[in-house]
Amino acid sequence: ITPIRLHDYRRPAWTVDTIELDVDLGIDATDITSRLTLRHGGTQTTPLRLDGEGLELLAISLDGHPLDPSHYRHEDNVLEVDGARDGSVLETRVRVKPAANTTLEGLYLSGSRETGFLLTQCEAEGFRHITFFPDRPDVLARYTVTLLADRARFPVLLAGGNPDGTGELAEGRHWARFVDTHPKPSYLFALVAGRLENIQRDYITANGRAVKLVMWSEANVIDRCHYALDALERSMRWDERTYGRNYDLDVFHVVATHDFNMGAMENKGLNIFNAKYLLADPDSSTDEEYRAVEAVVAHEYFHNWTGNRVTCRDWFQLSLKEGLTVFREQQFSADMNSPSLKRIEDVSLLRRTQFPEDAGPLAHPVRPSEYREINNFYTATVYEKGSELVRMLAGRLGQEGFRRGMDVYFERHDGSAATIEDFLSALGDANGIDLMPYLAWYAQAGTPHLHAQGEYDAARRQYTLTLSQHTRATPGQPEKVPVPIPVKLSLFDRDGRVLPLHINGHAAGTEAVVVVDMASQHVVFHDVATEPVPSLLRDFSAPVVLEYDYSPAELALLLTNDADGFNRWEAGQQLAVLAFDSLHGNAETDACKAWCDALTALFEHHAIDDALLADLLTPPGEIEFADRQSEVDPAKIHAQRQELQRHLAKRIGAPALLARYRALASHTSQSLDAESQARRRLKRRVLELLALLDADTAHALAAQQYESAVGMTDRLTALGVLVRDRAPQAAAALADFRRRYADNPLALDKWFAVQAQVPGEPALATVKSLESDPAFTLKNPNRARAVLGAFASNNPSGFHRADGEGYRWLTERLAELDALNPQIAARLATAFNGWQRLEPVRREVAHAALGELAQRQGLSRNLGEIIGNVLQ
Ligand code: B3K
Ligand code: ZN
Repeated sequence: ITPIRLHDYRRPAWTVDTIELDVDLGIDATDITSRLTLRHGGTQTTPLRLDGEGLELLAISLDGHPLDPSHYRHEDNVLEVDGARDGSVLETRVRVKPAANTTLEGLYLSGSRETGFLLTQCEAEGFRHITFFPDRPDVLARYTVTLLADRARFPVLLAGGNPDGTGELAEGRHWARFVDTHPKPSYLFALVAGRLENIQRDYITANGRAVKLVMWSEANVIDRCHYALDALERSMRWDERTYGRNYDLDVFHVVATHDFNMGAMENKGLNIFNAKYLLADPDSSTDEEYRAVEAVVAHEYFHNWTGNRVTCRDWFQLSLKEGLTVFREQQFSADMNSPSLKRIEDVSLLRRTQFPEDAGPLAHPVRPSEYREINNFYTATVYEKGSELVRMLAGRLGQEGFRRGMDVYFERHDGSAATIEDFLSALGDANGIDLMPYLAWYAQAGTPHLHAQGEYDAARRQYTLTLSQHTRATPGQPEKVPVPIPVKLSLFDRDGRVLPLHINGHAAGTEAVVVVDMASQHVVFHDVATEPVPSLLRDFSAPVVLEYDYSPAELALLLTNDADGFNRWEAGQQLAVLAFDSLHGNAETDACKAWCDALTALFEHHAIDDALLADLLTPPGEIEFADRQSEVDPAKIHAQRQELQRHLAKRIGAPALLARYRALASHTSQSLDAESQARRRLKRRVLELLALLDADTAHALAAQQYESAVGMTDRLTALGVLVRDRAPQAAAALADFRRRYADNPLALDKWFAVQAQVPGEPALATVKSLESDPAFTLKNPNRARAVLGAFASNNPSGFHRADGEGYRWLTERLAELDALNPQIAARLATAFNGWQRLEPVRREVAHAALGELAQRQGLSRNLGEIIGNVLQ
């Protein structure tokens, strides 16, 4: 398959003004009649070509006349029609088979034939599985959708847009019509039909529109939608306040399904959610999951402006909506919760998912230049790195400047399809600044390494910081150019006091931003009384790897004194890395001692927030350690990281850990307020540390915590400790959990995942036994992820067995899954990213397993592209 290239973009020859869809719904067969009013763009006559895949064509007519087969051709997923003119109306009738559709793209069935419901997923190219259409985001049309169905089987009929009438038909059938007043691309089309319940609320927008907010789900879980409805209202108010953006239809529907390929989908007026990101209740959701629900609800809502009102010209521009919307969601979550905790969480995610992607064979720019299967490009790079790029731009412009820029962006591009250049121009023009140098960030793959070196001249009281950048070659991009890197910084004296800054003769307060946009440059600070300790890249001001040769004492100083919550955590992470690298055998090194001493002091002084303390007490994860090595042995990394934590636990001491655990456990409130959440977070960390020191005591406490837990956070923490340690109490807790949540698929997913993550050799046998559980199925993406994803992507020491059995098991499952759901198979296959950097024994067996998979006949385009790229 030849790749699609950004370079080859051409404006569409034909567009569509209006589309009328009549959808006659049935589980086995659904018939779709479509009437397109066509607009011909250029002066040259180009034949009309429409996308369509897996459609059975039942009828076709042009301007009211049925078409003779000699006047159209339907092959290779394209329908070519002769004789169309500007203003022509093309009518087609097609049949699709929802119940037979296991890809969860296009129109499909969620749940069982008897009780399930029908729904659609069109992004990126699913609309072509529903009807013939120029299925590309730069074709914006006005949609009128009429749904027709049996009333008893499909009492609820929903589509995007405003309701525009309902009625009865013969034989117990009924219809409902929806009109969307806003032109939209086909990927934002959606419908839902079936037996669903709802909760709703009236909402008045800041500019006075009365809107009905309605959350839909199957009856048994409707009580768990209230938190999401509250979160939706908070998001709407926030967007009004922060960006002056109001909602623009009379209804806003949100539907939950258990069968969904990703987190959620921002279809205009009819968001569809993976139940995992919509349902929440204390008995089955953890604190993290509550925050995730809030964030995803906000994310999809924010898309209404960044994505829907202003959409993408082509899929290469995906980050235009995704990076920007992730950024808006991060701002919102920071406002609703704690900004520094949110930043820590986001940077950890970036390092765990995006940095490895950017460092391996799957590396691609935030705006890729080519793809074979666009669904493979909904990546951490496009989303998370994309958000970091917007954050840099926002930082460059300041709060007011960024708002001014966003206003111009919306004003210029509302109702149309835009590009990354359009975005940079709007932000830049609104502020009289040329932001085009940032385009290099969008075009270039790979994480820049920023090298910093300080030199202090005591006689002249001068401190010179030399900053240089380097980005390693990535596939297809051997040469790299410098990018603008904003470095937010402060200087500290050796007592941990922040110093006033004098740069180029100007007093700059105590924090400044230096933009490094050349390969190497100097910054000179004047009037510096003593040799300072620099706090660099504060708040993670750019998505780079910082290299500065800190001593353990300097990092300990920042960890103890930096007022910036994020950089304080960051200093601890760097110190943990030094400690990790220095560990050999049981001897405590300087770095390890510095790390343990500083954290113990913070632990004992009760001076910082419990949640931040919990994060400080957590060293970087195994994946982050692996990302820094050239010959990765995941088993060794696991053991060494455990060892590092054991040193910390020892230094704090079992009595102190136990006392703190008891103090924290004496609060039993299940409230979601920040303080209660923070307590639970710290309690978990303390229990985990204690388990490294005095397993018997920790397991007894965990078993007790499991028994008495009133909420999922405490219950799952306890279960996790028992299962990971393979404690004697684990079996009983697992059996109880399995029984307790037999009818709750989301909670059951956690039961699968926690076991698939048991470290080391036993993991594979565990995973195999999970497969024979009657509740296991590859057909449900959440369940497949809970086993395959948890094992292959979140359990390095379990998956990367030296005998290669983990790899062989996964490739077998991927082949099986690929036949059902190529998108999920391709996503899970990214677990092989980084195999080239494994130590030789594992590298060889991984290569063999991948090679075998690549040889198989009939791999999907999705999986084929990932395996091909990973192998290169
Ligand atoms: N835009 C969707 C993702 C669609 C993925 C298509 N394979 C969800 C989101 O980012 O909000
Ligand atoms: Zn999104």
